[in-house]
Amino acid sequence: MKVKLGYPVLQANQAIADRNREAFQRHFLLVLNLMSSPGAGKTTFLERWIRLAEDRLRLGVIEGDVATTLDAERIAACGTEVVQINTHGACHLDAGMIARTLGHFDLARLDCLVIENVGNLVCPADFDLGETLRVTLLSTTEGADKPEKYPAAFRHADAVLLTKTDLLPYVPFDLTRFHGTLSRLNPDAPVFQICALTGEGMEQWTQWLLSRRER
Ligand SMILES: Nc1nc2c(ncn2[C@@H]2O[C@H](COP(=O)(O)OP(=O)(O)OP(=O)(O)O)[C@@H](O)[C@H]2O)c(=O)[nH]1
Ligand SMILES: [Mg+2]
Repeated sequence: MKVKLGYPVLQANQAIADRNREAFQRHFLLVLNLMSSPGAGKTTFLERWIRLAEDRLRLGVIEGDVATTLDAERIAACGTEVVQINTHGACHLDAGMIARTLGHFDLARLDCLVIENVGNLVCPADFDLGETLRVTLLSTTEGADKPEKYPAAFRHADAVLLTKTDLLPYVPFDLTRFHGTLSRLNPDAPVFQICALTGEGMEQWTQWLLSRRER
């Protein structure tokens, strides 16, 4: 006998995600859900991007990790308001976890709330958090086949960031295959080539995001 556990869990999550989204819309808040495998460079990207964007966008960050406050400490060191969620084993954030952090922020004061999801290219894709935009990151060291192997994370992304482009000369990453797969899976999502060390691609990403905010 098969027991379908997934649907009630996802339905309950969706109801909370819808309420989160209403709250975000009331405050004209752009909310990003960053997804990637562990170590693809989400926090390093944020550290660099906060410095570039902080005079244009009032930012807040929610950090999702199984354990530790390490990422929140890195973001706090940038002078940005941040809340750490520890999932204690769960491989993704859910909408209820986000709802419980919202009281820590003055949403009316923010322009953009960034949620760094737990590092995992599988489970986070199933859980709507109420975000405005899903952003999937892949680093050049992970291999160009990953969008084919983990399609949900890429198919439903509003933008894709290829990170650690400074390593392209040193790793066998097939850019043609990567772009070809994305153009089949998700032809509407823009792809930004990003290096958090040099700042490559950050301004183009920021301009795109600002254009989304004006919609
Ligand atoms: N060469 C290079 N290394 C990078 C770049 N961005 C991040 N890294 C390195 O990649 C490693 C992981 O970076 P993080 O930013 O912690 O990755 P993350 O996705 O936040 O990791 P989790 O939160 O654990 O999922 C660190 O050693 C970074 O210094 C980059 O643009 N180039
Ligand atoms: Mg991180």
